This record gives sequence, C-alpha cells and structure tokens, in this order.
Amino acid sequence: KKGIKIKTMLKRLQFLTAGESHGKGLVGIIDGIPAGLEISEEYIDRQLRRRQMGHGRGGRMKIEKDHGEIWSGVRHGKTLASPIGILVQNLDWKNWTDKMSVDPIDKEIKEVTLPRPGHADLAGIHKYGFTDIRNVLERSSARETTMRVALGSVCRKLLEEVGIHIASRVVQIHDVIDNSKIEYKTSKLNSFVDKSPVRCIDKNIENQMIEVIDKAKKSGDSVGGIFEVVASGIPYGLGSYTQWTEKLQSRISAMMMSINAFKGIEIGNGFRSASKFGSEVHDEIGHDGKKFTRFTNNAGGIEGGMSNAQPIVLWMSMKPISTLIKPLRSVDILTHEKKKAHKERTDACAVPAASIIAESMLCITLADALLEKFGGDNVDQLKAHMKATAKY
Ligand code: EPS
Repeated sequence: KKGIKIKTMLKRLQFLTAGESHGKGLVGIIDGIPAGLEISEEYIDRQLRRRQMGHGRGGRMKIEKDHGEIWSGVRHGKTLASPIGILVQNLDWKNWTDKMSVDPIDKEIKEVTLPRPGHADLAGIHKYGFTDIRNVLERSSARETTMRVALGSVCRKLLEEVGIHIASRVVQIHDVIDNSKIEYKTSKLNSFVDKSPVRCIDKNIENQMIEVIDKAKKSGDSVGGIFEVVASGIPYGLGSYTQWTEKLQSRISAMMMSINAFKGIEIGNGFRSASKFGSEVHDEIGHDGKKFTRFTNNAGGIEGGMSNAQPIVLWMSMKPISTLIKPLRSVDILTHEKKKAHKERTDACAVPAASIIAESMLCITLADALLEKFGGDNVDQLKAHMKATAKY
C-alpha cells in the first residue's frame, strides 16, 4: 500500500510550507525530527530576524516582525518526534482582507494584468488558467521563504547538538566584490558578518556595496549577487556514490535551486576549476598521525557524491529581483496592449536575506543526510550512533 509521499530529495525528513504573501500567514510542517531536541520560539525567531535584515530591503520588512509560533510537536521545550507545526502570521494581512479574502466578496477587486519579466507571472497564468496575476504572484513571492527559515532553524538546532555549524557571507553585490578569505571559525562567522548590513567581511567593500544598492534603488532598479555558505563539523560519508539520487551534491543543489531567484550553485571551486589543471584542483591527502588531512579544500567538502569530512563550501548566485519600480516593457494579458509591467512594493536588493535562506535549506539537507546515515529516534541515540561510528 502506497503511503503519502512528498516528492522531494529528502530521505528521512519531510517538510511542506503553505501561505500567500498577503494572506493570513505562513504555515509549515516538518516531520522526522527525532525526540528530545531542545527548541524554542525564541531560537526560531532569532533566525527569522536574520532573514528580515539587510540593506536594500523594502517597506514590507518594516511592517513584519516575523514570529514563529510552534503549534505542535514540542512539549516542555523538547521535540516529541511528532510533526512540528509552525505558524507565522502576516502582520500586513489586515491591509489585504478584501483583496485576499478567502470567501467570495461583493466588491470589485482590481486584477493584476501586466506580467513582470523575470517573475512567475506570465508562465503562471498560462499554467493555471488565471486572468488575475495576483493568483500567481502571491505564492511565488519570496515571502514563502520565511517558513523555510523557521523550519530550517529546527534542523540547525539538531546539527548544532552534534557540532555541525552553518554560516554564510556575501561575496558580491552587483559588480562590487569582497575578495576577503574567511578567517573565522564557521561557528563564529555569522556573529561577525551579521553586524554588516550587507553581510560581507571587508568594511570598505561594505560601503561600496551599500552605494551600489542605493544607486539601484534611486533609479527604481534592483541588484543581485553572490554569497558563500559553509558547513563545518561534517563527518565522512553523508550521501553516496552508489546512485544518482543519493549523491550529496545533487541533494544539496535540488534544495538550493528551489529558492526564489537563485540562478546558480557552485560546489567548492565550481566553475572556477574549469580553467585549471587537475594537479592544481585536487586536494592532496596527508596524515597527522591521528587522521587524514587535506592541504586544500577546492572540492568544497564533497568527493564522489559524499562528504569527505572537510567543510562543505557552496557559492550561489541570485539574480536581481524582478519586481521593478522602474518597470520593463510588458503586454496586458487581457487586452494585449503594450504597457509597462506591474509595480509592487519591492526590495532593491535581497542578497543578504537570501544567504540566510540558503543556510536554512542547507540545514534541512544536512540534517536529513545525517539522520539517514546515523539514524536514532531521539537525539541521544543519534549522538550515541555518531560517537560509535562517525569518522572525521
Ligand atoms: C518578501 C515579502 C514581499 C517582498 C519580497 C519578499 O512583500 P511585499 O510583496 O508585500 O513587499 O518584499 O518579494 C518580492 C520582492 C518578490 O518579487 O516576490 C519577504 O518576506 O521576503
């Protein structure tokens, strides 16, 4: 008998999000988290706050104060192994009760008919047969990623329990590049980088990044960028080379590329290895008397579809947000009149926020791969299994 199976790359965890950008709120469930994990709304909210930050965010973030309310799966501060349900209310909902009413209403509601190039609008109305683009844009909005961060924070807590830390930093916004090397431990990186409004390391570059965002904003435009996500404390053997569905890099990429506006992912040196010789790329092996060591980590912690006990390093690129205050050419979907695209309140830059979303998706992917390899119905069992068999 077939059970209900959510179609994802995940093996042990399942999660779903629901919610429209201007609906009542966001709903999420994550199932498969072992019992006995300490978690609080305060812990979740700390991550939600990180997603709301960043220079270049628009008016919506001034309205929202995202709060993850735990509805199920936790008792007296610890997980029960049952599905964890989380709710985040949209504070903006009170301004949208007519436009986003669940029940039919008598009032005339103006339909959105001018698709934005780059957004889900045009393909979405064709796919679902809508005449109002709002039916598409409400769910395709990056507001949905709030819930991914909320659910991802439960996985982050689980990873922290076993010494795995995930952090990120912005490398590039538009044409401004921060060439700094990361000199912080992964567990300390976020507390440093989070102090920067663009989440970069170099203070001079920070000013230039702010300038380029301000310039874009002033002209009604938007900018994208690149950021790096790192995970440390990873044992050997998450993922496998035995089948395409098992490879860790496929699982990570599928999860990452599901984030709104993400256009590219590099594992380790990625595209930057293409112009190098093999002898310059591959990470030579040493031994310090206790364990194997590597002289470099160009592979970004993954070889043959498995973690190799080096930090996992990912670079990701985000395109500029497609909702523009200075809109591009478009065509009315009903009249076929040539007009400018629909304007909504928007962000000039959401790259710093996107780096938090990517961290969260990596948390879910790695927690899943960890539970797949080491199992355990409660956190103590997971720890005991890891103590007995994990190799670093
Ligand atoms: C977002 C909320 C949205 C946008 C943004 C991301 O809120 P609103 O549409 O009310 O301003 O700020 O999404 C987009 C720009 C987009 O094109 O989807 C959030 O919570 O991150």
